[in-house]
Amino acid sequence: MRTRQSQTRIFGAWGAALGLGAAACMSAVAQPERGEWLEVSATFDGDTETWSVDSPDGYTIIGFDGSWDGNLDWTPEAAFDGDFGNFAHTPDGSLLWVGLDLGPDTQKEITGIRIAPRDGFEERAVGATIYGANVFNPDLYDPTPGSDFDDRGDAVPLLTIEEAPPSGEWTTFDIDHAEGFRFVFYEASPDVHDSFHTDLAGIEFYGQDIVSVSVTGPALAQAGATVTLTADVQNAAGEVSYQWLRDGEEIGGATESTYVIADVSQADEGAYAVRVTDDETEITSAARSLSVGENVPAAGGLALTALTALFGAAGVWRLRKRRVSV
Ligand SMILES: [Ca+2]
Repeated sequence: MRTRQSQTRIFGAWGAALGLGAAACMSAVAQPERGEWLEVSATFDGDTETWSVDSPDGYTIIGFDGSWDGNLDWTPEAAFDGDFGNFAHTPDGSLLWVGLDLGPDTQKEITGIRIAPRDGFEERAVGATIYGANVFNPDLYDPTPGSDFDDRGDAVPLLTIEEAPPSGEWTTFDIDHAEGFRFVFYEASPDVHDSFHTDLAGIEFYGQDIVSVSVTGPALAQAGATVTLTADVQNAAGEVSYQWLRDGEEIGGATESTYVIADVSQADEGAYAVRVTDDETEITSAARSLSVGENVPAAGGLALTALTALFGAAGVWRLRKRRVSV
């Protein structure tokens, strides 16, 4: 469990400073009920005045440019350094936003956050919103009112902080939004920005994998050949079962991870999909069409290869439903 290790490391360090054991500290710190820490740890080197960022899964920090009064340790990385005494603080007039880019091939369902405001300026967190996005440009984005690029793309608000959380400790917020995101970020309220500078001492994001299934196999087959369709399932939990569908109807007895059609004929043409059930959810792949011809080029022919690549890439992402706790 990555989350547990991470907590041991961070709170173990603090606990040692306080003369406490790591286990005692862990039990006192709540974290979101679901998901794991999307781990990013930033460290400031005072000698070189540079940040180093460590993320086991390759996540990167995104956020505002620069810092208040040019302080090199008050950039967005300061919200990820595990130090509540240091805070990310925007340049004069800028609206704070900080978050993570999980990478072009990664989406997570965001399950919660923990935040800590700056000591003495707790109200600056009021009205802040957590967003998840997939089509979003963190390099250009600047939510400051009047900026040249305040387009959040397809960002969806996941949570708004209603009351000022205490400083010097984590406050945990659960998020229940069944959708996968590449980008997740915290954005201060423009209402607060009207009256104050905006800053943030600490933030952690939590998330979990989404389930996906796709079908691979030829899109075009020679009559009489044997066609094999394969279900490609990612991030399933526990035991997986399969039901193949043709034109939306269940195919009797087709309950393996592959579906084999021997001596294929034009009567087998149709749109094939697979419905997958794991311990937590049921998802159905995108349907893909199978055509059958009498004079299909041999496998490896340009048209066949292109079609296979095209349809082989067709997939579907669905969200993991949560098991209900009782
Ligand atoms: Ca900090």
